[in-house]
Amino acid sequence: PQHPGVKLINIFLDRHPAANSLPSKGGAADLNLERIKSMFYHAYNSYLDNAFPYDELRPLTCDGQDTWGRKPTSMFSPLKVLGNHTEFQRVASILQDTVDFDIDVNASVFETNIRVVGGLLSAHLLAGRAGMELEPGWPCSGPLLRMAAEAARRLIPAFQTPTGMPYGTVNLLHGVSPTETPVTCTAGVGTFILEFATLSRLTGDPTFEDVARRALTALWKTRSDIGLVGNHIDVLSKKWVAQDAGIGAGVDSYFEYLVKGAILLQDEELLNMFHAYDAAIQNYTRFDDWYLWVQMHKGTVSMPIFQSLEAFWPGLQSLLGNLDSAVRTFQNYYSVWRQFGGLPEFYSIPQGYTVDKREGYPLRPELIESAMYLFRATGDHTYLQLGLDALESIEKVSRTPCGYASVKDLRDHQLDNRMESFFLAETIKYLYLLFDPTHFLHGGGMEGDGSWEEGGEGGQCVLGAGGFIFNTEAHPLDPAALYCCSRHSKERQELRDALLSLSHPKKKAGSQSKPADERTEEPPQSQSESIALKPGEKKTLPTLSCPVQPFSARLSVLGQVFSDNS
Ligand code: DMJ
Repeated sequence: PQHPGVKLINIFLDRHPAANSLPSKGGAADLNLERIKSMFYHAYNSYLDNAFPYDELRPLTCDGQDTWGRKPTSMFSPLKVLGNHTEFQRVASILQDTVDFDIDVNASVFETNIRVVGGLLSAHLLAGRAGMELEPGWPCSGPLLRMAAEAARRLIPAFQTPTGMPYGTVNLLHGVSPTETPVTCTAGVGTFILEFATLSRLTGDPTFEDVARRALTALWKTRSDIGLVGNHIDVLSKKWVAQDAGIGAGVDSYFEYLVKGAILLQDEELLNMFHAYDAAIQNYTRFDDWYLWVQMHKGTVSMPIFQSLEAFWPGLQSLLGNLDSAVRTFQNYYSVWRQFGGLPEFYSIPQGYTVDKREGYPLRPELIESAMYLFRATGDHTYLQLGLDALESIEKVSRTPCGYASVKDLRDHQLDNRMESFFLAETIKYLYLLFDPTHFLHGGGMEGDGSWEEGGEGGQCVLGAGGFIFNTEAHPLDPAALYCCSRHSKERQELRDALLSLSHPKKKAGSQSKPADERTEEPPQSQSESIALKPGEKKTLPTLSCPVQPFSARLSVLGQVFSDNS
């Protein structure tokens, strides 16, 4: 349905000549890749020249600002994707020399994990292919891996709660503030297993994976009788504070990490959790291949809206082989893109129009990300067409002399003074990978740059052989490296155990072998310091906050106002 006052904004009429031909490899395909590269370098150089070392470029004033604690580590993997090894090495050495986590900064636990820990881990794993000098033992050791572990260690105090679910914000120097709200969003609890398990399996230190699993187990136990989770939870009392269930803002990457965690770690338990949620989501929230928001206990519709963050869902479904429904849902979302030349943050499904104060498009990647997966799964050129539409509309609407600006309002193309780091880390990367189906990051061990590589002590690891898993900030992780390093540390552990058993009785088996529902909620033995919160300490009334929504949010759901304090 069309809103009565809709003026269709078709910004695609005036196409770039190259956009009229869809790619097979070579010719038009290469031309599109060149255009995407030049988009990247315009954004990247504008950022470096005018904003670095701040987190983000402000394209309209052509300066920088900090949003996530001044850790611009999201640049590596796009540089590797585009094959710029010299710049990759230069950035790696600058960051090694300059980044210091010993700073009195309150950081979002979620954002620091997906951007900083994820960015550094990915850079570490891509370092060999980017021609960096590797220390013996790589990928199970290395300077970027140590930096990632150091960043993650600063987040661990947030997990030291009675439930194991983390606070939303932590001070990198002092731990959790005694005044920190215990209310955080679902994604802020369940989006750690990819990075934390990677860290644990590469370094041999189980602390990271243990805290991430404990948080996942606790969250799983809070699902409603009809199998849904809400939007915001109190990590101390386990009470659901915002009870809207859906697949978008505040929840999205929790589901993404169950699926990708299952693939990365070959973990059936995570997959079973996702399947159980998926059954409830399909049953209660899906209408005509749209996904609505419903009350988590009753299943009644609370918001009949589509959020642009939800556009990752068809791609995720395609990873599980649920292609039919993924394709239909993608078509719904693509129709919204065509209506506005971008995806508005919120779109009212019954009205067929944007929602008040949510008309912007901050250059998010999700629909392009889904197009990349669906093109690989189906070969259907519809997905390339979306890529061309995105390329055209971003160039036409968002390009400024100083990078690319978020669209404040898709109805009149007013711009905002922000270029979020996910534009470089995710949007452009997925666009590039959509048009380069033989890129090594798609897996498959192709020739040349795509061929497998060796690693590990003595070169006995075959890396990149099992494809790559992208974290929620599009930083690729290599399952083969995890397997290889855990095998080595297991061998070392067995040797240590054998030596120890000569003088000590055998240790009890760890909690990890038990099913999730039977695990205790005792905190794991952490190697990190404990948090600043003391038992019985008086707390101020919680402010609702969610680390996942950077858009200076005051998001009203069912009459409640969520303030983004990050
Ligand atoms: C990214 O920061 C991550 O993908 C996150 O999970 C939610 N989406 C934004 C980009 O839209």
